[in-house]
Amino acid sequence: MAASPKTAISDLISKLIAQYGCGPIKFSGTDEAFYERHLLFDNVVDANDVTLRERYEAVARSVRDVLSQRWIRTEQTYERENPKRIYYLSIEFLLGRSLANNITNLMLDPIAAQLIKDKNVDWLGLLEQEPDPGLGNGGLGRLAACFLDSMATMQLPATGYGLRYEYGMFKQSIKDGWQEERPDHWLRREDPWQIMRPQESVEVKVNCSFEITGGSLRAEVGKPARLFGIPRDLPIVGYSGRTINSLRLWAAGAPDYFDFQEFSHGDFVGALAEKLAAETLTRVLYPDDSTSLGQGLRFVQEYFLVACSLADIIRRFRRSNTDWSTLPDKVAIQLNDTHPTMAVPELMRILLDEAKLGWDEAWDLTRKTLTYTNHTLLPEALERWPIQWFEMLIPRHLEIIFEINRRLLDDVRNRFPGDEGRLARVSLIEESPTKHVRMANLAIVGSHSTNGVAAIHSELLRTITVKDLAEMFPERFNNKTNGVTPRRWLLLANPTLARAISDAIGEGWITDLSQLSKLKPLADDKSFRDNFRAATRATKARFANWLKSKTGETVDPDTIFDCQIKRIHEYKRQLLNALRIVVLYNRVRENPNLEMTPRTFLFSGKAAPAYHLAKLIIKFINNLASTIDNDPTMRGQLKVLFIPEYDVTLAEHLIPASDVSNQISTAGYEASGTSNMKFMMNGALTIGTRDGATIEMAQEAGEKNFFLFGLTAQQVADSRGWYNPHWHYEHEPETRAALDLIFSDHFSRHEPGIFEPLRDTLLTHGDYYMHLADLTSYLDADRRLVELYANSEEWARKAILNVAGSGKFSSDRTIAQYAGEIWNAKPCPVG
Ligand code: 26W
Repeated sequence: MAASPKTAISDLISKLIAQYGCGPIKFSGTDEAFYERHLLFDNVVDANDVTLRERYEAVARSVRDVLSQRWIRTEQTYERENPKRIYYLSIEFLLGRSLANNITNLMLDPIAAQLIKDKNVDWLGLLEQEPDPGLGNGGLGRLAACFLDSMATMQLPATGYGLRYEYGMFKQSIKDGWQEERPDHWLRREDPWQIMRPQESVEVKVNCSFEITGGSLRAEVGKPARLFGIPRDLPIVGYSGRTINSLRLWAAGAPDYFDFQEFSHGDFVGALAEKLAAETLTRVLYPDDSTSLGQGLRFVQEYFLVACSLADIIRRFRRSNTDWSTLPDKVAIQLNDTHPTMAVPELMRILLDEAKLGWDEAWDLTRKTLTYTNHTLLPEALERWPIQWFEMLIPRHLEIIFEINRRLLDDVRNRFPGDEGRLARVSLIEESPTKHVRMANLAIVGSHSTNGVAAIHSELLRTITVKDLAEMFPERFNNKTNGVTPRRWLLLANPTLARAISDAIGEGWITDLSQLSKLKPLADDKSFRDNFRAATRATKARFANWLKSKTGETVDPDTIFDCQIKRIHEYKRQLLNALRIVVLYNRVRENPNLEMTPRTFLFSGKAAPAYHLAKLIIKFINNLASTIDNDPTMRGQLKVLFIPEYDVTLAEHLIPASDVSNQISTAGYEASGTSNMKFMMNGALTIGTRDGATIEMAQEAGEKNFFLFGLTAQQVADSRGWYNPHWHYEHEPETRAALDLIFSDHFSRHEPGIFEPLRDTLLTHGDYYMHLADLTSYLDADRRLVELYANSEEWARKAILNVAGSGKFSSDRTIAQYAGEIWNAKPCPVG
């Protein structure tokens, strides 16, 4: 007899739970499927009359049911085995949506498919019910999320620590071409993935109190306060579901009601205000990518993350270990950029003041436990905090920093007698104009490993940015080229291509991406090329439908999809891309009979709210788009589209549908890039500069399968002294015509003069990011690329060779290197 659909789902889930080794779950007296149980008992609704959001919650909770036991067992295994644990401290985690990812990683796809069929569920609509948690700005936060996926998949005993911002990255909309920001209240509805652990709250003591006056948070000096960190855990499901690690996010709170009486002396409202002020600390993510604005609240956030996480780490360490000297054998703490660098003085404080160790031992253990990753060379992004803020919030830490510095400078004096310049450069303290702590120096001095995120970046870091420190501690410096998780970025985001790959070479690539190299010979196989092309075409059509439903915009899947998606920043040179389009546009205007390969230029990305030029670049792209749309001579040959609200979900839709990936930063400025890798593994061809990991990608695929152009980092540095953008304006007719068109208000007829700041940056102020220097070679590479597109067999061949060469850029490879070369950590399989 055929099972009823309900029972079939229930059976399948039970089988899966059994497969994961936890034994089938028994509900007393009912075999009701999880999904219906959640609708009935959590949402208290009739299964026949539910909203899509309620369906989402019930499905998410059902998936959580499947992983719960395994999640607990993972932690029990770690407690029992007491392995060396990895702690990844990051002020940002850009996770993306969890439901579909967890289904994929738990290999629950057959169940999801059956549910969709049996219940007639609008699956895509249901997935859209989950907010995309924007707890990060861009590359740094997304890298942290890819690393968590890899560590769980590789069965490494790892925990992520971050902050539970109530408001994530702002939501972007476009009005009259301008970016507008709206708050992202992603926690408006209960998040089924977060488990609150109030019993594991930690106390954080600081030397000032907080109050809200006139809507802003103020510190009250000299009035010590206690803050509470309340953790929420999110499951990080490794592929195959064997290991389920945790991401622990801290929310700030004040002591609860009984403390109220203790502290408030009956002033109930006053005490409540104190609580509200404390909760403000983790209210919002700072939306500034690559600039340190020196906001006091950000400083407190950084300390709060460090204090909560270290208290938790040390508490766990002490549960299983008695001897402090074993700390570096049991604990590896990775600092994701300088944001958690206060871990250096905080760990020293714990070891000195709580464990009562002597300075030398405390210092040795601190350095052996901590490691640091640098993610940017931009000088404006290097964090420096005023020493008054340390004095106000954490004076003991300042004392410790001064003592670290005293010893460091003694060492410099011994090793480089009389070298006053070196002393000033190495010092943890910047003296003028006012005293600041240099967080990068502190991270390097207080840890045993400093790595950059791509070969060129690590090299520039070592030989230029922190040259003096690298000369003192050469053995600490190393490179770990970034990677991305192939589970989210290929298997989940591009099921059509994933299937074509698996059909050709099996499924081994999912956890060993180097196996993609097996595709190499297939580049010469006509039938595989046909499959590959068909997969790309289908994905482009799916993207076009999705875009239409999300934004109302129409794009033609038979045009080249040429994409640049990333934060808007001058060094990333969206403006160079726009200049390229203006030149192409001019060519058609001048020669209306010109036959161009039809192209769609897609942009997406957010500008920091206070970064006026970046916002003007968005406005320019939008005006360019509408001018071209309204120009009949374009006859559908060129289309430009700026897609608002770039987030992980948008990237998952757009990247697999792309033909061309633009990675066109001024050489020497993009530390690594990670979307470049996602495009490559999805079969896009890269047009780009020799910067960041793009250099290594071209090496892997073979430079002849890449479209590299422009100045090298060395040439950029060498020409700084004499570079003159006017020369290009004077001598290159297409460059000149493009700029003249912009300055003639052709793209701003009703807003004359608004693009004058573009003239300032590109000509008057010297074109710091050297757009004009690279425009001609960009156009040349662009011409070669379009010529290749005309030969679809050759295009497919190169695209396949790119996929085949992308194996190195799995975050599994990156994590294997961190584990082996930095952390000395081993897998701890869950038993
Ligand atoms: C203090 C303000 C601030 C905020 C964020 C400074 C710096 C940042 C980040 C370091 C910016 C960032 O996300 N960097 C990116 O990190 C990626 C992951 O390593 C790299 O791939 C990108 O090239 C790098 O820009």
